[in-house]
Amino acid sequence: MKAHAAEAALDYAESGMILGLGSGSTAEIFIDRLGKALKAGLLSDIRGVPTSSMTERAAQAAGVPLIPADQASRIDLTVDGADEVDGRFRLIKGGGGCLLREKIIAHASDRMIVVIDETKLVETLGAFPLPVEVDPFAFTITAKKVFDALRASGAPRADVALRRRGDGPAPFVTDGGHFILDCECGELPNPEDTARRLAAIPGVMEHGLFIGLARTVIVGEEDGAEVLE
Ligand code: ABF
Repeated sequence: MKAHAAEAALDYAESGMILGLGSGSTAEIFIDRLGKALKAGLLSDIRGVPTSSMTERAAQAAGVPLIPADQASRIDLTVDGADEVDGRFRLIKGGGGCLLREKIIAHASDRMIVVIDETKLVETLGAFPLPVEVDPFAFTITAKKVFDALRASGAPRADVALRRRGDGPAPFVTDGGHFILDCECGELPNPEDTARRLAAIPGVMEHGLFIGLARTVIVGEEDGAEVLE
């Protein structure tokens, strides 16, 4: 299903484009197919801007030419995955731990296409724990503020947990040197309000609610892909 979505997204890539390259397994399938299209001469003069070190390695392996993010004056199109998508194209992202860079690149792009399998479509966001990227300094204080913000915006509960690296006690550290708080809420009835409250907390570098960014969602199914606009 992920491959069907990723392959359908390739139709939107055009020669000469600067492409934001998302993170995660679906985005990596897109990168693989993009590399194959470049090798076959179906596309040319594409440059990618990776949203994570993992994606950078995947693009290098696939033979997709890259430019550093700080040298991209514009980004035509970003193709990225998501953890949840609702009917208004509001997203939860960050399960892979790359949300800050993903949001910087999505926000800078003329168009964002989200590639998911059909299990990611939801009526209400929040069954997936919301990732919040925070500065390590005083992160326990930030975690308490995050809890308060989630409850104040109507989440029925908010279990805020520091993400660990694998099974060990060490915190997971993002490419930007930050920690991630995974917030189990059950549901997020007011995503805009939640987003506003989280963004106002000083230690929060970015939160995993992507609102007003995705223009197209490609849903991979068993036998093909459906494009939602
Ligand atoms: C990134 O990878 C995310 O923001 C999201 O957390 C995840 C989706 O992964 P996958 O495509 O592997 O399901 O896009």
